[in-house]
Amino acid sequence: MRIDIITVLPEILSGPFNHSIVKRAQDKGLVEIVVHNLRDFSTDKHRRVDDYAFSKGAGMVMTIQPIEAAIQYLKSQREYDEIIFTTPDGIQFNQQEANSLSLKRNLIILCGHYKGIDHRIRENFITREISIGDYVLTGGELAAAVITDSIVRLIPGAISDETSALSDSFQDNLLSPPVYTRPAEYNGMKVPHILLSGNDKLIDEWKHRQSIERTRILRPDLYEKYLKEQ
Ligand code: 6GU
Repeated sequence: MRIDIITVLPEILSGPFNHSIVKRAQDKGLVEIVVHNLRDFSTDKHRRVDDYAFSKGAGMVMTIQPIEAAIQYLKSQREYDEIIFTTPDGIQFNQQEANSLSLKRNLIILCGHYKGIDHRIRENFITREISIGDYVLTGGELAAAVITDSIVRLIPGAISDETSALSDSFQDNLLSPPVYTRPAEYNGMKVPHILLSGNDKLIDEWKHRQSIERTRILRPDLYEKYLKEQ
């Protein structure tokens, strides 16, 4: 899989992919993540990538030229399954969307900035508009990092224990059960005794009950979905 990220702030994205699972996935050749500086595609002599909105007082808007040039350059190299734009008015990202994107071969993520991009880009080039939640970030870079991270860990081989991505919270609309490690007792605080029983069947049943109960209490919205899909 290949993910190309187009941004005016490539520095922000130099950190998140160089650690842990996402770094290892790249080292193993499971994914290639390439960050492009949008300014490199600007034909403006000051490398500008924004201009005043036609509507008064609306702030700065990302211009078409460098974005189109970047997208066309990438498209001339390979075919892309999706061209994603990160924007607070996009469809809210979730695990289902992460699952679906993790099955694609080549993705472009264009990071939104300023007051937005010239709408003609959204109408003519973008295939998916994604928000990561109902709050406003200064730019789409952190959202692109969130989306990329959630996709990459789902690629087969990215996580050593292959079942662990499938048993994540949200995969079946249930939160994960609580987990514990040694010591079995710390300053009087005890691990639930069933986990020390060595009875795998009882432990699995306990974990499932805990998942259902935590979801019912903490995420009634997810619990409704879970019940509907049973
Ligand atoms: Cl994708 N971009 C910005 N700027 N803010 C956001 C967002 C994206 N998702 C939630 N808030």
